[in-house]
Amino acid sequence: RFDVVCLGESMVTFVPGRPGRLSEASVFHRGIGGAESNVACYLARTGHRVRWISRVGADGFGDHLVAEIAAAGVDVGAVRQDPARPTGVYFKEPRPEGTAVLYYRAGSAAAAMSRENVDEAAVGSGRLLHLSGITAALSASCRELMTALTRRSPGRPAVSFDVNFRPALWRSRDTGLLAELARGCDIVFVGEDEAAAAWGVRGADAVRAALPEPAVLVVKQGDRGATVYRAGQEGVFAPALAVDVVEPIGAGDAFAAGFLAATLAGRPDAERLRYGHVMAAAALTVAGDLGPPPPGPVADALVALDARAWG
Ligand code: KDG
Repeated sequence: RFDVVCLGESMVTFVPGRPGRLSEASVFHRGIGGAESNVACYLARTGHRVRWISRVGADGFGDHLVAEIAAAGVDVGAVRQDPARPTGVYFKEPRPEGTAVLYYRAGSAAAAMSRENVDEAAVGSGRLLHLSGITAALSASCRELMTALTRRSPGRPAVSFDVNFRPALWRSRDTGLLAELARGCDIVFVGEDEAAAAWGVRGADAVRAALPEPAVLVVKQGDRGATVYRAGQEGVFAPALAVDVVEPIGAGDAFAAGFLAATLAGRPDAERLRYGHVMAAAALTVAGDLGPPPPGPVADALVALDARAWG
């Protein structure tokens, strides 16, 4: 049995070789991105048994994604290659006001994920299933799949859900769906900024009031820290680490992975948040979506957590 199963689209990423506008870039660095596979890779680095489920094109980019994610120690046995559709890619454009992201993923192999072509047994093969709101924005069949996966039913694994609101994917669509999906999950991650942008809900306590259902709600409060809410209890806050941010993309995934690693080990909430912050700090200090492994002592501490306990 896997500790965690992550399902979602991954893409090959391109970053200009030198900082500057895309219009001037002629050389790009290739990397990989994808919120859920990022979480999977971080969890694998901390010694967990992790599976990533997705669909990619039967093309060189698809081969590259599968090879890289497998090399990170993640099981890719349930990933399927679609001969009829391409692998998605995206470009990052570093700008003074923040990195812009340009997606080329409409009609991708992953956008064709559906209840019919995603293996149900594979989805249920972990103690924890990790999903994100990005999948719900990809296509009608992905929305149906997400609705089915977040429906509360006896015997399903615990479901973790990162809201991951990506405005570029939700133009003129009803973002209320993201809240509906979150309500069916057990552990939910959402940024205060995302909740404000997607639902007009301001402040961590207001987010909790709007989403009372998840047993564990984690509200991320930017560089200040994050708060965990549980039913009938006061929120538990832990401050973030102060780091020199190189690029924020991927930090949310690292945070979720750290939090889930400590959750699997049955650690108290304040520690779960701290592991999340440590993993996020590693991702914030590199330009790629995947940061370096956390410094030795921290990685050792994460690996040493007793992965059999559950809290
Ligand atoms: O969290 C990082 C992801 O946003 C990035 O890797 C790309 O999955 C991605 C997306 O859809 O934005």
